[in-house]
Parts: sequence; C-alpha cells; structure tokens
Amino acid sequence: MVKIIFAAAGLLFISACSSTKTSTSSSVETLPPNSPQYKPAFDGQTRIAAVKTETAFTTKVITSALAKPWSMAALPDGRFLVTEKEGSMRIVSTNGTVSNKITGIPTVDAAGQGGLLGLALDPDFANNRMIYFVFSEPVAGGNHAAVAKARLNNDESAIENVTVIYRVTPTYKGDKHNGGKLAFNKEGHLFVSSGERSDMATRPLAQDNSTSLGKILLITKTGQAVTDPLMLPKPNDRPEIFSSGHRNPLGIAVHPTTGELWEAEMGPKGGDEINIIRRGINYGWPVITYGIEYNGATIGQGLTQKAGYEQPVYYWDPVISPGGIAFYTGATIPEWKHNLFVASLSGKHLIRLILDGNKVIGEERLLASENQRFRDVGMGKDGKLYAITDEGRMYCLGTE
Ligand SMILES: [Ca+2]
Repeated sequence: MVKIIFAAAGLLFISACSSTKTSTSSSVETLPPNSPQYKPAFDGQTRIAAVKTETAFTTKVITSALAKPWSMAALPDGRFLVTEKEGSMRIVSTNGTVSNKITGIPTVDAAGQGGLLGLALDPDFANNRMIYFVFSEPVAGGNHAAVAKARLNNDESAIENVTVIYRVTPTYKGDKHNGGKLAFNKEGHLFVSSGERSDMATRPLAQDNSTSLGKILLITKTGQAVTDPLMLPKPNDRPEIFSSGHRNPLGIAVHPTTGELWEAEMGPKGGDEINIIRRGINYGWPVITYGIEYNGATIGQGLTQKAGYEQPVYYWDPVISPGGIAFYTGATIPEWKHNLFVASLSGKHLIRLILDGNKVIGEERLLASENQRFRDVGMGKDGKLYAITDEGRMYCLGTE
C-alpha cells in the first residue's frame, strides 16, 4: 500500500516503503456520516488517511482578550490586524499586546452571522496603508455584504477615507450565510466570497448569475468586474462572477505556487467542502451536495453528482464547519510546507490537510483538546501559524 513519509528537508513524497511513522490507513473521522446513503465520487474525496505531525511544535495562547474575532491579516512588521464581528478592529502583537479599538469602522449589522467580517491588506500596504474589509451593511430592506477600502492612519488609531467599492446584490432581510472573505490574487485583484443567505427564498440564487449571492467574485481594488476576454459573461450575468453554486464560503486562500484559489464552504448537515475555484465553473449548490437538510430531508433531487456541476476536491460528513483557511508558507515547521490549514468551528479543532497537486492525501486534527471554535487561521511573518477563536483567543503554533 502507498505510505506517506517525510524527508528531513520536509519534502513530501510517495513511496511503497513500509517504514513510516506518519501515516495510518484509517481516517481521523470515526463518527458515522450524516448521510450514509451518499458515496464519494472518487477514492480519497472524504475520510482520507490520518497523518500526524512529527515535529515537536508548541502551542501558545498569546491572548484571550479579543471579542468574537473573525478575520486576521499579518501586517508587514509581524503584528496582526484583526476584525471583531461586532464591528471593531484591533492590532495584536505576537507577544499578546492588544490595541484599543481602531475607530472609523462603518455601522455593521451584527445580528446572527453578520457583522464586520473578512479582511485583506493591499499587496502594497507597506507603501499605501490601504486595507479592504467586508461588513454587513444595514440598509432599508435588510442588509448585504459590502466590500470597503480604507487607509489605516499613521498612528493606527483609525481608518480613514472609508469607501464602499462593492455591494453584494440583492439586499435581503436575513442574518445568515454572508460569506465575506477576501483574498488578493497574484495580479492584485480581489476575490470576494459571497454566501446564499441560507433561507429557501434565496438558496436558488446560488445558481442565478444575475445575482451575486452564492458566488465567488473577482473585482479590482475599485470594485470593477475583472473579466476574461476569452470567457465573457452571458448578457444577464453579473460580470464580476468568477464561479457559482456556493453555499457559505468562509475560507478562501490563493495557493502559494499555482496561484489558484482554494475555498472551503459550509455544507448543510454533511457535505462541508474544499474546492479549487476556477473561472466559469458551477460548484453545484443546491443542485448537488453531499449533505442533507437539518431535519433529515434530502436536498433537491438528492444528487451528489451531475454533469456540468463540479465535484469538491474533498468533503466532510459529518460536518466540521470550516471557517478560514491558509496555506502554510513558513520555514518554522518544514513538514507543513504548503499544507492547507482549515479552521473548524463546530469541530473545534484546526485541520491540517496534506495535498498532492489537486488531491488531499492526508488529514490531521490539531488543538482538539482546546475546546475552541476556530474561526480563522493565517500565516505569521515569523513563519509560525496563527489562529483565532470565537471565544476570543489567538493561538500561535511554533517550535519555541
Ligand atoms: Ca459543491
């Protein structure tokens, strides 16, 4: 059988060698699936072999003083800018110092899953101090996810010149499935993840490209659609739509070598997904899914596969509720190089996925004994891995 082993330099390779300490044939998941009637489309699409980190890494709680932190981004000097769901931002130093609330944040609708959400620094932040963030904007008729840009002022006390550059449409009176994550691609354009607002009234809009609900969007820094002249949108399609058929994508990250966007989205009961996001592709929700309704009913026609709808690279059943995701790009723990880390909310752990090209070939669950709802994960400038939890903690995973 194929075994996974690690070289001292941290390079991953596949071998028929039987001397390995890192892999077992069984999955980390031992609970029964929510929907046992559904079978994966290919080997390794779910319940992949368990792996275990060999490096003796350390886990530190660097602060417990955050209030529902939601998203994080490393500043050039190694500190983190962090959003808090209720509508604040703070700067956290890796020694655990937490700043006062940064002022100038627009009013957010923090009901339910809404609030101040995703965050990204301008690729040229070191020179222009520009930040981009998503918030639930309260308006007549409800709210919508809005993408704003602003400048972090020189003394870091406030953001200034706040400008909304994009608003998800339609506005809806609800408090769920906003998506709301941001990631810059290698050309300096901004991916935005948008949820389908959860309710039966809006769920079908994930398949309606005249709306931006349930989509991954690609916009410029000024909020204009980024189109591909070889794949122009249909007449009624919103041109900023990059991919469709998403439920609630809370994790997006650009792969460090391929430049492709990887995404994690919450499934219903069963069927949390990892996808590689490509332009013009339909990722299926709610036509195909590996999950069922919370009341146990099938969704739609109960399909997991259908021509024209993309399969997830990997899925979880039962759910782990994926939040943010990040590729490990540091040198502190070489065996983690380019592994994909996934913050797990209901699972209350941090997931490590080992990838081989477009496939997931190993899964590990870290920090399960911490009993925290992991909301987001990200790289530090120091090569360590950081994560934030709904309970208000920031963790640092390193070797000292
Ligand atoms: Ca899907």
